[in-house]
Amino acid sequence: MSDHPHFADLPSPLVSKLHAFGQEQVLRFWQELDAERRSHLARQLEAIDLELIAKLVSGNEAKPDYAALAARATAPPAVRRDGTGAAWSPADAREAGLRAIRQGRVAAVIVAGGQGTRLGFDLPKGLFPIGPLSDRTLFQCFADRLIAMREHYGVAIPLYVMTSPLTHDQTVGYWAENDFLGLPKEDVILFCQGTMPAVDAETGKLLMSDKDSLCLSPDGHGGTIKALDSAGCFEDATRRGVDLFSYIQVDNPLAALCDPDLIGHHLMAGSEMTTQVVRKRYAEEKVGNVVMIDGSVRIIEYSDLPAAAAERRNESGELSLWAGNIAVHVFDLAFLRRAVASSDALPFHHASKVTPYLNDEGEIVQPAEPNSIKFERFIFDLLPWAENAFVVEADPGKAFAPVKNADGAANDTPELARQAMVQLDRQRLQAAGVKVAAEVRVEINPRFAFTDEQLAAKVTAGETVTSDRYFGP
Ligand code: UD2
Repeated sequence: MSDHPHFADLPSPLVSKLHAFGQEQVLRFWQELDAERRSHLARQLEAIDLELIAKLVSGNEAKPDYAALAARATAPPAVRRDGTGAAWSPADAREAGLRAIRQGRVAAVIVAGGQGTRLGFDLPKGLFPIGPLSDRTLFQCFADRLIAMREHYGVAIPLYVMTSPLTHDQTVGYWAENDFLGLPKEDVILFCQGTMPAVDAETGKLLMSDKDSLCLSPDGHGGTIKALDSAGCFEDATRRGVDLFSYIQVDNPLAALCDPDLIGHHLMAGSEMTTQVVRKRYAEEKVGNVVMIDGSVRIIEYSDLPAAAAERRNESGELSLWAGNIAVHVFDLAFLRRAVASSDALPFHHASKVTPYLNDEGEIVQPAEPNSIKFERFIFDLLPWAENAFVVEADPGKAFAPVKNADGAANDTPELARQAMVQLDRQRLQAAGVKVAAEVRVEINPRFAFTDEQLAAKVTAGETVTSDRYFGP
């Protein structure tokens, strides 16, 4: 096996490769490991691409010149909230979207691999109870929407949920123990995304979290396309006649999952990737900036956009770069297959992070400052590669209430999301002729009533709701 006597049970090419890339330090505890722990580390080492890590660490990869890009950036052409900006009407778009849904062409994708660190919730974020009165989890809210859609449109809508090693087991357990949240389990695929090793920011050396383990973290939601393919979701979709993927993040309970309007605009535009945006609330808002640069739509993440560009305003005092990415996309399956085939379609972003690691003495060090570089891909980097990439503005009150921070923070908290959900359902009830007294909270499960007509038929016009009420299935 190996002509490196110390590593008799490691494939020699691997040992040589580790030396060639100056990463042999990952074997410094090898002699102490039993067979099981040796194979654990060997499997991790076999799975990483040392050439890629060396390229990423070398820094030779041209990091985009965000200042130059921002200087050339303008707001993207978009269908605005009032429906203007397209060569077709909102009604035409909706009809096209409804037709596609009824034809069974649409699948739902929810990415849920991130950690809920900022939220202070130690379970996967999809298990977070967000229902204002029902305490339904984020996953359950999306499942209820899909169940209502399936019933209303008479069609199976497959659901692909991406986890990461951080969230996979608990997510799978939750879905299995809760009868797949009411969805047919054959229409739900829970799949795990890939990982990338973290390296020491100074030396580029692979960091270890234990004597038999590298420091691995999720490879970013850009890892979704490779993970969808590896999990057989592209085959599953094709078998079902699905060619459109409606993609959302698990952390936004208002996300337009399988939204006929957005899908319709995507189809009418002949787009391969359509993204939904909201007007940014303030220049430094922590959302990606959807912009037009040299004729291509692309997103510059908030962390990469120079403040001067974020602050730029037009003559009426509005933000020039007004379009905030809310990570709600519609993809053509054919486009995703093409993207998977060209491995460099998605660049790796370098993130400076604090990563606990094992020192040479075998002790875990908990750095106070960022000590490592993590590498992740962003799915929105597909935009410039998409034919006719298209942008549709939404009303943030209807489309965006992300659950990012613990209650008490200024923005993006569970309480603010619940308030947005209640406000929407108050409006729906008032449109159905039901008054809701001030300060009273209401929540409508889409399985109680999916369309406004269904709601009107199930409530009593003229009634006033005077105490909190959950309109459950
Ligand atoms: C993301 C977007 C930002 C804006 C904002 C809206 C990026 C880089 N930024 O910011 O532009 O749209 O959301 O809320 O996306 N996830 C995975 N696997 C990963 C990493 C993330 O599944 O490896 C999921 C994660 O579960 C979450 C979502 O992607 O649902 C966003 O991840 P994040 O919270 O790291 O991104 P954030 O909020 O900084």
